[in-house]
Amino acid sequence: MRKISLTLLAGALSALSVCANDPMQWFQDAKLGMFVHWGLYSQTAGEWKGHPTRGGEHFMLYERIPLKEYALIANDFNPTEFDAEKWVKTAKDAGIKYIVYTTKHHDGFAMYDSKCSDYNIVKRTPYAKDPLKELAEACRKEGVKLGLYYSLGRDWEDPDVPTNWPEKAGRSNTWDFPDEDSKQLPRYIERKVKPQIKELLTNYGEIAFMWFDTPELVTETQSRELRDIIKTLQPECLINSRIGNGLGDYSIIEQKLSDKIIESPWEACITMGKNWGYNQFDTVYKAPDMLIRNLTDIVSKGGNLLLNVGPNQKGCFPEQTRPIFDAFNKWLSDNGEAIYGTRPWRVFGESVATDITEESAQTEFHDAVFDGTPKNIVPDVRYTRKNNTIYAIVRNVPSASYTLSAFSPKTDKVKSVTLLKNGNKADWRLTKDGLQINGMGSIAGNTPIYVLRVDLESDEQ
Ligand code: H79
Repeated sequence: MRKISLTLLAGALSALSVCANDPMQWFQDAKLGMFVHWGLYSQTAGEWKGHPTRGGEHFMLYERIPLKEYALIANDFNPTEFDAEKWVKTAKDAGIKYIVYTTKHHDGFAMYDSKCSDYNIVKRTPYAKDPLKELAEACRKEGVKLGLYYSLGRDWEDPDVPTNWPEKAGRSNTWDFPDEDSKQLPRYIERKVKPQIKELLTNYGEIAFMWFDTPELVTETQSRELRDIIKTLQPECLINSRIGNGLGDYSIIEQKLSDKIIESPWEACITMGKNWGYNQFDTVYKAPDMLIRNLTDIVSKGGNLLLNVGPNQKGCFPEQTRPIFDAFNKWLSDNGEAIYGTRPWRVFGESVATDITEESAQTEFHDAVFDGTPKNIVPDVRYTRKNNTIYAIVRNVPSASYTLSAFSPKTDKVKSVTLLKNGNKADWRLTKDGLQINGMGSIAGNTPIYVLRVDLESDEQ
């Protein structure tokens, strides 16, 4: 008898510890990551031979730059101000829990010390050092997790990478390697991808995520083989859906918001400016409040925000990122409890009656992308939940009194409603229409996005 209960106890304890260390749980609790796009395109910064280029970090493709010429950019790339510790501290201060670094973008240039391809930052640039080594160390020191971006189905340096989108050879290097029919994807996978993935998962300590991009023509067998390599080397490493063929651990939405709660793990990657890589003509970045709105929207629907930064030629974050990092720092210091470790509630949110007409999430997002300033802001609420606590994230609601109709007097026994950032009590009552909030103006001041903490009596969700 005694033996059985001890066994049971041991079993329960190990279940608990598995749960606490579950990387997927960690990912879903973390909510906010920083994407870093850094490569040879950061050196040219949107300009080639005195002319602005099309295609941002894709300009090699858009301008059909011969590989031999493109490779010369490396001769000038000397990011002497790169300071991994500074990158990681900036991110950490802003409430960011993980960083995803571009080890190889579509141009095929490795931004780390690769032994299996000379086309890399150590071999080809005057900098001649491995920034990933320093970044991995800084991440470990600061307790920020590290993920690695790797462009899978496109590589404009390798002769064996066919593509078929938006038409045959649509994303291939056809100017250096015109014979699309002779391209053998397996040769590229064996020669470059597998050896590089092995290096990345062997030489840099714990890698929390492998973030693939654009699987293109990668087959199910190839995706599976890559997955096996990764999970063999680092069983805890999560893989995003762009490993292809439905074999990822979490899905990706790029430059968009979701219009609904998604139950399975997901992440939205979003730029601060227009481009992913540094671009000197990309000067107007999104308003910090808009990006905080994006974060709250994403979290209310069960996702993470991977917010992108494009460091410049010298290795510094553009100055326009400063107000954004500062705003995240401030807002998350006050309101992080409503974000980290939460899950969606029964609805993601609701709009709050005013005389401004509702716009779709898409429109709101694109206004932010192309104009830089928030407009058509809809006063609304986003909800998150932790146990018996519901967080109502009140966004740009001009009125001091309003009703949150997602609450019902029949099912929700409200114990208290407080302003999260200082614990001040709100004036509230449950009516047949929902949770009525009165006179918030004087309590919340003119903070555009504030959080009400609503404690419920029992776990009825
Ligand atoms: O790495 C980032 C992008 O470079 C990559 N995925 C993210 C994470 C990506 N590859 N393809 N696409 C995105 C889709 C194509 C986007 C485009 Fe464009 C929009 C091509 C032309 C307009 C991006 C923006 C490239 C040029 C401008």
